[in-house]
Amino acid sequence: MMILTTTILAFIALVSGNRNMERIVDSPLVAGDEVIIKARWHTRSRETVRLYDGQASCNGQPAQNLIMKMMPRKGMIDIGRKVGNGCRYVMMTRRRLPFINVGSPYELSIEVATTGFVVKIKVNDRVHNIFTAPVDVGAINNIRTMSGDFSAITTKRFVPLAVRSCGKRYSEITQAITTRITGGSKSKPGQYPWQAAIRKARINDWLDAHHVCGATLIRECWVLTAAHCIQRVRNYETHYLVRVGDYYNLDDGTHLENEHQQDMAIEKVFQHEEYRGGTSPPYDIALIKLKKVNGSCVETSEYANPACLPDPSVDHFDENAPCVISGWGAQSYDQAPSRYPHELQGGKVNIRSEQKCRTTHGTRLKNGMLCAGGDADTCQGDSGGPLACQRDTENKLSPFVVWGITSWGDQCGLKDTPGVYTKVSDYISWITDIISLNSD
Ligand code: 4AZ
Repeated sequence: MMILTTTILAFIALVSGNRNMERIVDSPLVAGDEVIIKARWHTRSRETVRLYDGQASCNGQPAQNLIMKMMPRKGMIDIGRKVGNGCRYVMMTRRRLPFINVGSPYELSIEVATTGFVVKIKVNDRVHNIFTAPVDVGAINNIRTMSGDFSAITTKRFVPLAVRSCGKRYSEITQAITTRITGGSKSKPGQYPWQAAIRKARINDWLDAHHVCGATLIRECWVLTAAHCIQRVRNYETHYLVRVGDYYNLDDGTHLENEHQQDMAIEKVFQHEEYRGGTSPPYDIALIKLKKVNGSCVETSEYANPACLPDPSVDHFDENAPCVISGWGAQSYDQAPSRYPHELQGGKVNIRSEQKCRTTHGTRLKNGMLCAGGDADTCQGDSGGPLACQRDTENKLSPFVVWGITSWGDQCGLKDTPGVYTKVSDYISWITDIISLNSD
């Protein structure tokens, strides 16, 4: 796969309790960006937030494409703009904010859409929609706050990962070899370059290093996995490692000609806050931040390359869409871990409709999960690994998107019994928020 994944750049200006703040944006805001302003509802008669357009003039001054005037004493907000000839303030909406009191902390969120601005306010962890402004966004390059109790202006940017070639295989796979994942086949080195593994490290002489779970490389410093995979990793980060670029699972010194693995230390694990465990667990998603060595994490190559994250505006996979699964897990339900395959296995599956999947898994199938099945199936040991689908299923060179995280199922490879995967597209903001707030 190639092209678009999203990455977030976060620029944070942090000053406590400052009235007048300014955030200069190096490249003008574009659709997908979000501006977040942290403040406290003051007693002043008016506090304002203005978004300036550096390319449009308004009587010789930059146009103000969005102006938010908070009026704490009246408990109201006005939203308007000052653009064009005359440069007069034109109000677009006025709203009462009965849910906010003097002294309350609040967060204004301004999402930039292709059709205008979407303004929301968060008070006491509740988000209230205020207004969708159907206006030309222009070229916003400066954000200022005035006369209130403002503490931070943050801009988040979703940047296409095009340059990094996410989801792309370097070599076309020509050879079909048959063995199994369950019903899958031995992969070729480089066929699933986004495949990662969580391994127990060799921490003493009597306990061998071994495979624990699959994972998916999504950024040079980040892998995505299942929450149920990191139960034992949490608080014992140094006892585990993340391996990328791997093909042979065993560390027995053989097959060195094909070893391109990189072992990465774990800096921090992030388990979904709502994950509660169980045999068909909702919120089965976690992120692992890798430790940098000399300023960088994974060195991308033919063997290690991130998968694209689903782009909510582009990616959707219908029933029967063809996708691939991969992992070093069991090849049959009762296979002993010591007999798990040495070479990375991969196989084809098709997305199954929710309705069909429910006939097998019933109410255990919850929101945030999806099903896929076919000739191949994931099994124990594959958990946390990728279900990847080509963005354009008709185009052989289209980039692979990590659409699912191997989560659970009813045994493995049973007829008409699809495996269940965490639906990554339902967690995009969870993922991008964590990455943007924890990147350095
Ligand atoms: C497991 O135990 C597991 N066939 C993972 C996937 C599936 C079944 C079990 C799906 O980790």
